[in-house]
Amino acid sequence: MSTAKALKKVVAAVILDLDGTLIHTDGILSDVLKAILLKYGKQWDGREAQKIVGKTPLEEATIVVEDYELPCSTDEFVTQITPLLYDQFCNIKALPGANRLIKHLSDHNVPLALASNSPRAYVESKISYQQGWKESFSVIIAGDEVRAGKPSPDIFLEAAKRLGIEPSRCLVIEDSLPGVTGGKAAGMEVVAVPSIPKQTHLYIAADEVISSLLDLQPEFWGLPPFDDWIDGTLPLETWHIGGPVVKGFGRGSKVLGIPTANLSTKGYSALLSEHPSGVYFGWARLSTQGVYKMVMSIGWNPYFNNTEKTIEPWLLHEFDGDFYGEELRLVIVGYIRPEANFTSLESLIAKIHEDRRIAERALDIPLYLKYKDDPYLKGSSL
Ligand code: ADP
Ligand code: RBF
Ligand code: MG
Repeated sequence: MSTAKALKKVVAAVILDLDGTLIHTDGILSDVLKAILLKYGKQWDGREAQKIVGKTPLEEATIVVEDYELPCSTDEFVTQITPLLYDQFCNIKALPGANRLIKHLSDHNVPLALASNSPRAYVESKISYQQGWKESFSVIIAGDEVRAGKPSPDIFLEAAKRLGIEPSRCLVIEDSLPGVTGGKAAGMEVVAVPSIPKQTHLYIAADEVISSLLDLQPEFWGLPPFDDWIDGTLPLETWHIGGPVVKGFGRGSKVLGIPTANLSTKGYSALLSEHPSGVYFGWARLSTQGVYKMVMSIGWNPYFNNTEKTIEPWLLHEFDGDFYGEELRLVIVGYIRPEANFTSLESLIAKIHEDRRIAERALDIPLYLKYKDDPYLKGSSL
C-alpha cells in the first residue's frame, strides 16, 4: 500500500497467536460442536462463537456445557470433543495472508514466536498440517505450558524470555480480546485482527486494529516492508465463487450509480467466513455473454451498516439491461484494500471508482491476465 504513515514503534520480534489469527479454526470448531450438541438433542446456534474466541479448551467446554445445560461434566465434554477435534485439524485452512506473513518474517530473520492458548499437543497437531510453519518459529509456547492462559500476560512474557528479547520490543498479533489484553499486560505492542465481525470498537486497548493479515504494514513497526504489492494490488492465491445473480439491496445502481451483481450467500457461508472483508478484483463470466474484468467488495458495507456479509461484484462493462437469474462465475485474483467507512456518499463513490481504475489496469498485467483463461470460467454447465 502506498500511504507512508508514521512509524509507530520499532520492535525486534513478533509473537503470533494461532487460532483465528493464522488459521481458520472457527470453521471446524462449529462443525464439531454442532455434531456433539445434536447428540444431546440441542442445536448449535453459533451465538457462543463470540464467547469462546481466545479461550482455552477447558474454558470453552465450561461455557458450552453451561449455556446448553448439558447433562455432563466439563471434563466429560472435553473427553468427548477432543478426538473429534483431532480428526478435523487436518482440515483447518491457513487464513489469507498467514503464509505470506510467516514467510516474510522468517526470510528476513525476524525472531518469531507462536503463543497459543491451545494445549501443546493441539498446537503441534494443527501446525503439522501447515507447510513450513514449525521451522519458522524459534519459540512455540502453548496454554498448558504456563501458569495461566491469556488474558494473563504469562504466555507472552515466557515467549519473550525464550526469544531473549525485552517484552517492550515485541509485537503481538492477535484476533481475540483475551489475547489483546494479555499482550498489553505483558507491556507489548499489539496489532488486533478481530476474527469476529463488527467488533472493532471493543479492541480499544490494541495499538492498531486491522481487518486482515493482508493489511499488516510491518514497516510501521520498524520491520522490513512487504515487497509483493504491484500497482496498488496484492496478488492472492486465486479462489472461485459462482451461482445465479440474485436481488441485492436495490441501491447499487440507484444510490451509487454502481450496479453490483449479487450472488446468493446461501451455501457460501464457509467461503465467506474464510475470506476477510475487503475490496478484491478478478474475472467474471456471465453464462450467455462472456468474460469481463470485475472489481468487488466483500463485507458489511460499513457505510450502510449491513447486518449480512455480502459479495458485491461490479462487472466492468456496459450491459444493455439486467441479468438476474443468470449464472455468474468469479475468479478472484487479487486484493486492493480493506472495507472502509466514509463521511459522504460522494467519497464512497469516488473511492469505488479509484478501485475500478486500479483493477482495470492490473488485470492487463500478465500475472492477472492469465486467469481470464481459468478453467472455472469455462465450466461445462455454462
Ligand atoms: P441489486 O441491489 O439487486 O444487486 P443493483 O442496483 O446493485 O441491484 O444492480 C445490480 C444488477 O444490475 C445486477 O444484478 C445486474 O442484473 C445488473 N447489471 C447491469 N450492469 C451491471 C454491471 N456492469 N455489473 C453488475 N451488475 C450489472
Ligand atoms: N461499501 C462500503 O461501505 N465501504 C467500502 O469501502 C466499499 N467499497 C466498495 C468497493 C467496490 C469495488 C464495490 C463494488 C463496492 C463497495 N462498497 C463499499 C459496497 C457498496 O456499499 C455496495 O455495493 C452497495 O451498498 C450496494 O449494495
Ligand atoms: Mg447489487
